[in-house]
Amino acid sequence: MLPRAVAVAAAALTIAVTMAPPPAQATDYKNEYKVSTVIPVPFPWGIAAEEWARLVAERTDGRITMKLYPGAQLVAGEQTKEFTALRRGGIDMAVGSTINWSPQIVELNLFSLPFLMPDYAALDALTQGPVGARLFEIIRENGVEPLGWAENGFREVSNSRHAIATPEDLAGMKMRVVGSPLFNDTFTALGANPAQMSWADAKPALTTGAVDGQENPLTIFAIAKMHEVGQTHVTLWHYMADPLIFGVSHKVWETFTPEDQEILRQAAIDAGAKGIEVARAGLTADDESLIEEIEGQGVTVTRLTDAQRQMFVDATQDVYETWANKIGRDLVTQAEESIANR
Ligand code: X2X
Repeated sequence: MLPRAVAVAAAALTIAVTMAPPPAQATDYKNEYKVSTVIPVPFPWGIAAEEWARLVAERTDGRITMKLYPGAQLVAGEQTKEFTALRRGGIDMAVGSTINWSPQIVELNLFSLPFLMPDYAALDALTQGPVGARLFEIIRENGVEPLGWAENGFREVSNSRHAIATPEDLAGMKMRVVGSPLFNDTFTALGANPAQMSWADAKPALTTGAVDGQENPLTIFAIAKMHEVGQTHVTLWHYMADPLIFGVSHKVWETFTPEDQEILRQAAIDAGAKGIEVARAGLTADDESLIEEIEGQGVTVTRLTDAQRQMFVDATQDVYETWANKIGRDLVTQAEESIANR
């Protein structure tokens, strides 16, 4: 006979187990979860996504298998439709740029406000502070579980014609821009002639000369060998940076056990740290080796004086104000304060 206290506890446990809703079973999992990215390894973006998949496979003993689908191929290359597909469950998971998700989540245009973030500390003050937390809430309210941040990087402008040191140098230049309307407004305000196109169409357009220039982080400039398609002038204007967000569709998120959800989240945080490290390598004050490598390829790299930079700030002031209203004044003010106190 069991002692009475033990018998009572055992009975209570039986009742609790019987009455609890059936827990998510790892056996219900898909054989493979599709992870969307725009670019693959060896870009920092692809490295972050691969590391996430690797860590999750390792830490779940293979219960969760993630496969990368770069080139935004799950949305036929239309990278600005990635968030919609993710929300609807057509894509299980993604490591997505704030730019590409901003057509659906207007607040993500924050990072594209011209000249809001002067340096990496400013970017970190946003992603790691109350602004980042608020943005994650908004994403969550829209059907996607955000798990962590990685980084595409500060987007520098390049072109095939001449050095850009003032807005006048951009006059009439045909520029490939990404898919948020904010970029059209910024380049129009600077006197350029912007053309929106996907990443898939960008390199052919640069190669044929259909456009004169583009803007992207220098890791992309170097790895995509843009100097080989005539992009011989780069200006380090640091006008904006796009962080990357690890996200899981709520359609699949809810099928994971709490333990596996936690593994997915921690793995995204760890993979994000690695992704940010590689995104910044060679692009910091104490290590400019990537900039030097690009100069070594015959590319003219222009650094702006404070007065030159101010001319770009002034020329885009109206764009900043217009988009601050669309994003939401409170969020923009909170971002400005986080940056001022960084
Ligand atoms: O399309 C681009 O320029 C890229 C690859 O940087 C993004 O997806 C935002």
